Amino acid sequence: MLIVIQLVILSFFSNALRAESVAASRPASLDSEVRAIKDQLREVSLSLREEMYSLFGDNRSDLLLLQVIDLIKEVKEMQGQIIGQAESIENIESKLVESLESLERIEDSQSEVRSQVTEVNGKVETMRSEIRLISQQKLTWQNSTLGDRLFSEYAVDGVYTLSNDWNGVNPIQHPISGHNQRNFVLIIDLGGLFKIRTVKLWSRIDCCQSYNLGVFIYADGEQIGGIVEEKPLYNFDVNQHVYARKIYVKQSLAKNMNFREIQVYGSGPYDESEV
Ligand SMILES: [Ca+2]
Repeated sequence: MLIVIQLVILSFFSNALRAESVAASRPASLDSEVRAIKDQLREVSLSLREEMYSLFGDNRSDLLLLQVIDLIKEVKEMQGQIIGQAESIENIESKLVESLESLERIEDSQSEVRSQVTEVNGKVETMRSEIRLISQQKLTWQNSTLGDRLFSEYAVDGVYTLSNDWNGVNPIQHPISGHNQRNFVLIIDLGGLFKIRTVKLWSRIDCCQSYNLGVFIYADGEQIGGIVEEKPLYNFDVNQHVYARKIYVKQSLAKNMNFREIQVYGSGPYDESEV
């Protein structure tokens, strides 16, 4: 009987060593619970061994010895469960490592997207900062139109040749004639909030440049120029920070005004929060 018990004990410790070998392959950070349970098992096995020695020394009955063997079997089963739990923990660890690697790949992708967005923003900012023609083919309005054909649209159609054929290929903008009327207004809607740099007004060249004397130009509520002499072209530079959505060309006197073309140069568009 003593030989049988020794074989059982040897088997128990052999399995315990195998369990320790499996545990050795895991990262130490996640073994603390398994290690604690193994320590408890060692204490239990030592206690059982001392109890068996005590039984042999006292020459107790075989019934008690069988009970001890049953207890050792229970401990071995617990040991098997612990090994299974250790393997489950290893699987969880493996999945965690895979998840972390996936997260790292996602973070790398996000970093790349952020870099591309920053690059695009830089290009957009460069494009917005370019001073360019921002009035051509934009929406216009004037409070009257001569002959129902000299529309305000001709002031931003991009045609301002030196031809005097104002009835043909180079029509001008013209309100209804009437030197006793006031408040002739032409409005150019820029379609967004722009920083205004320069406004160019091209007078007609066949006659009547004096019609434009008394005209004031506004960028929204900001006056940026006035016409006080007869010229084929007026350039009004805006050297301060003037942002506007509309350009107003207003005759302040009781007389006509007419232009081949009106050009607004600026940068943008901008959001209200940026200005
Ligand atoms: Ca024109």
